[in-house]
Amino acid sequence: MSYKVAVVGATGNVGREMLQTLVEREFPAGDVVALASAKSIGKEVSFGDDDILKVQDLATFDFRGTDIVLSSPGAKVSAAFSPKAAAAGAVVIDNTSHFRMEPDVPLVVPEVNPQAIAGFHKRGIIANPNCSTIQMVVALKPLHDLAKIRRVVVATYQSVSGAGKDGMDELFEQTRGVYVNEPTYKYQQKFTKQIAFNVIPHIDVFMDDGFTKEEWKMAVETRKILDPDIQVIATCVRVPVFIGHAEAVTVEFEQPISEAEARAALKAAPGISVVDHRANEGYVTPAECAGEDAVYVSRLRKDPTVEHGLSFWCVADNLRKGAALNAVQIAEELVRQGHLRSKAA
Ligand code: 2RA
Repeated sequence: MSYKVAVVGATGNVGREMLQTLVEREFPAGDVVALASAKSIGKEVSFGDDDILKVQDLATFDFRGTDIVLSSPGAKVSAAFSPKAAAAGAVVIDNTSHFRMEPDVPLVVPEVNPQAIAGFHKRGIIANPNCSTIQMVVALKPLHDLAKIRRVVVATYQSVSGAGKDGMDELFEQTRGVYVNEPTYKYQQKFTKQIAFNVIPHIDVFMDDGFTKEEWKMAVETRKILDPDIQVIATCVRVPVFIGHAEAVTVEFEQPISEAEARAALKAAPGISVVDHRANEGYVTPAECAGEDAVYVSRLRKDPTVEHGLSFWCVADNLRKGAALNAVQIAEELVRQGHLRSKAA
């Protein structure tokens, strides 16, 4: 059986990665359509090494006959088009923040809560979590199963690709500008401060309580995906890295958990690669995780400041596991669980 798949936001960082991931994982797509806003109509995007897709207009596309929509435009665009696509009979896997916290929309990381997928029937929409949440909950899940997590303290080091192609261009231009003695403010649009040779403790908008929305997302999404009782406090920081988010995660548990038990559980868990040698090259950094599927866990150690605690470092490609790969894995899970009947069959 094969499926008709539409990729919305096909010219963006995540849209392109979604197309690539569909090919790499040999998703049974009989027909793939690339959609974007009017300004991109007629542009070409690669679909694997051999195929090129011409971008079609999202505004006029008829979603009838489409089985799956992988959607990664802006949140406002998704708010308008995802319900239309769902009403036309497609299952929408939406990468924006718009639907994530709606109670009748499942928020899914296949390694963590695949059973939640069944809830898509209510709205026809499944939300893909925020990139920084995805990699953290993949690593937390086996630990939570072992000793029940009470509280998580996390600091993120998020790459500029999380802010789209414009964010990557801004880092490139500012870095070049520094070397040729041009003022960096000439290229400052996406980020609130200079990003080249700097770090910025501000991702997404500020909220009334002093947290940023990115920090809020990490807390509420973790609770929705993993356990509503887990307390999460996050500090989210943009760093001058092109691809790959890193996180320093400290976890307090309800029950005893040894470092050895945690390490064994992480090693056995799906989607995780433990690289932790306590030597100069014995941990993973964003530069090594770009283009990879796994969530890498390194620097696992006991937190001696609480009764039952651990700290670790975790790194993942934010465009892949943090976005496109997770979305395609949800589509695979829909097929595996028997929720999809190809309209073409
Ligand atoms: C970022 N979390 O890194 C966003 C992308 N989803 O800015």
